[in-house]
Amino acid sequence: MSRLVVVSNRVPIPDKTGAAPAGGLAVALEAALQERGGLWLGWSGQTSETDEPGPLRTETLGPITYALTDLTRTDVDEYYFGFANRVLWPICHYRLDLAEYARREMAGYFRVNRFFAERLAPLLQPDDVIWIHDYHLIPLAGELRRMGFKNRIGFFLHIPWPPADILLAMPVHEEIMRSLSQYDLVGFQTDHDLENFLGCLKREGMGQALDEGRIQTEDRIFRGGVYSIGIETSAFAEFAEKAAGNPTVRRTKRSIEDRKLIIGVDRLDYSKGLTQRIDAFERFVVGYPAYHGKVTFLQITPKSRSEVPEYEAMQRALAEQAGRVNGSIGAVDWVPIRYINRSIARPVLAGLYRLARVGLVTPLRDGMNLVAKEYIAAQDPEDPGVLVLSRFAGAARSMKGALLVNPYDVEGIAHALSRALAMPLDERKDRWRVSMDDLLANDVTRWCDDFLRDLG
Ligand code: GDG
Repeated sequence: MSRLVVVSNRVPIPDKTGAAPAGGLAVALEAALQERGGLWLGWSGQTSETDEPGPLRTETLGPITYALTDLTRTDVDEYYFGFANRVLWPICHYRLDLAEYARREMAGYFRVNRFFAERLAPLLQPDDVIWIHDYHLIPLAGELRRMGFKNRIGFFLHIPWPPADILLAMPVHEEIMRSLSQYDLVGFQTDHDLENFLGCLKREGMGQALDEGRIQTEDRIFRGGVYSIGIETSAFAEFAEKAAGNPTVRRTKRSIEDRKLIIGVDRLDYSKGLTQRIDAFERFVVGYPAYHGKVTFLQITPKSRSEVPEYEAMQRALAEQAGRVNGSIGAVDWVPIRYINRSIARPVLAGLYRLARVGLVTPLRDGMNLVAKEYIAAQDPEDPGVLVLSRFAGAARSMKGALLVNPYDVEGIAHALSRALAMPLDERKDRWRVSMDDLLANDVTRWCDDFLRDLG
């Protein structure tokens, strides 16, 4: 079996304290790397003090070598905070209005990808299979090809791919699409994303779909496929059952008394529909007064990308909104929204999912959304809660037991909340079973195996 080389923007080196298990993606990729032996390269998250990024640092743990590089301040500003997060992220989430193009940042994005290729090149062996992850690194295969590498190279896009009318507004869209054609296999989260990608190629006269997932472009034939990412379903279910005994979870349970808990968990990001969600919760309490004082909405929202101005502004706006809603609908003995603006430990998170009667997941656009899947896996099979899920999350394509909502329709979400909270036990169990069976059959190991099988 060929060695596996994974490249992603950040590298989750296993936590030696063993305190918090890493997320599903890290676990699945690590398992594949363990099996085949492997290398995982990416940015250390550190910014070098000088104009030089410094040497590559490697650390070998068993059969896996982790290779980390620092980046310069300019690199981070242009590649990461610049083009990746102020152009590609909003464009791929259908937010033309938030995309800010700067030629310098676009050039920086391609330059840093070349730099990653240069760091990787001396470590590569001829039969290595290379798997590159996400929008930060789209040009990487093209750079490696230019350097003469003929290895199998696959790419997985964790976020959505937009329709042509949106993508074409991005000045370097042709270069980005051409970069993707340098891979042997390009994986998307849903059939929708793959269709959009093919639509973009067609619209620009750059390529067309052949049979069996093959795609013909000017100079190459490569494959496109759908590989919906999952979680470690069984492990997470067990983890959540144990987490019910966690002291913080038990304290939270006591503190909500006999109220029903609605939970939301999202990185602070405009794609997650948080403003509309808080509006919808307010509308629900006002529109269904029987629930006044009877529900608690816990929204856990760790900060992310605070150096991007839109994120910083949103952080302030959301805190203000949650405070305003609490002030207007709360009572002296009832705080309707508990808004937490930092990351909480994974065992606590799992226990809180299990405690919640409703998982409220309403992104405006999301590649997959693992929170929706974790919420289902964490439920008590004898008394499961209900998932209220945005139809615009990739997860909506497979979670057939969820109550699907339009995340822009605050009254629709309010109504779904009332339905979820009033749902009889039998219907809750039936709906949960349908989603859970899908999660068991399509877990993260399957995702990883399917992709690597097709790439191989
Ligand atoms: C991208 C795509 C796609 C969140 N808060 C805490 C915490 N989390 C964990 C969740 C979950 C993960 O972070 C978030 O994953 P999502 O899938 O929901 O969203 P993105 O971060 O936007 O991920 C997405 C994903 O990539 C994978 O392909 O599904 O569409 O946007 O695992 O549990 N974990 C802890 N504390 C928190 O406060 N410990």
